[in-house]
Amino acid sequence: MTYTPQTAIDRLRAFPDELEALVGGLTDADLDHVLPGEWTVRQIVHHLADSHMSAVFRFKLPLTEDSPRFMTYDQDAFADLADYRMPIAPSMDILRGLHARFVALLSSLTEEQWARQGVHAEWGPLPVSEVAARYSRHCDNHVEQINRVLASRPSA
Ligand code: NI
Repeated sequence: MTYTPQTAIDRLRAFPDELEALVGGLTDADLDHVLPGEWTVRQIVHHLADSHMSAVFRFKLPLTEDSPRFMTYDQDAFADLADYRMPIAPSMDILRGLHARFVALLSSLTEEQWARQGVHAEWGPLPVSEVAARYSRHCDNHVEQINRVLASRPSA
């Protein structure tokens, strides 16, 4: 999927409700179901919250500084930390709050602001428009991953 600024805003707006519909009714057994080579659904939800917290800085630093460097982190190592074993509700709340903020922020941007850039260690210079497109695809990719993990349950 190719995202424009407007379709990215729409994607980011819809995501918390979509995720809630997908995982809101799951049992602990569903959330902790292991498909080898994938994170559990519980880990994916906590990962989404951490990843989208870092998105705040990938949107805002380029809007307020010239060519800032984007922070990176070891997401698999994060996924082994104790808070990834928590109930998912706190991360669902984080995502709902973050995405409301994204929509308000991104809806306000001028063409010049969409073009402002930050620098990612692996991907090089990225305009804010591409950051929004990447987080929109991030939503898509993890929805697909959650569906894949859930489909592999013995009862599914
Ligand atoms: Ni991810």
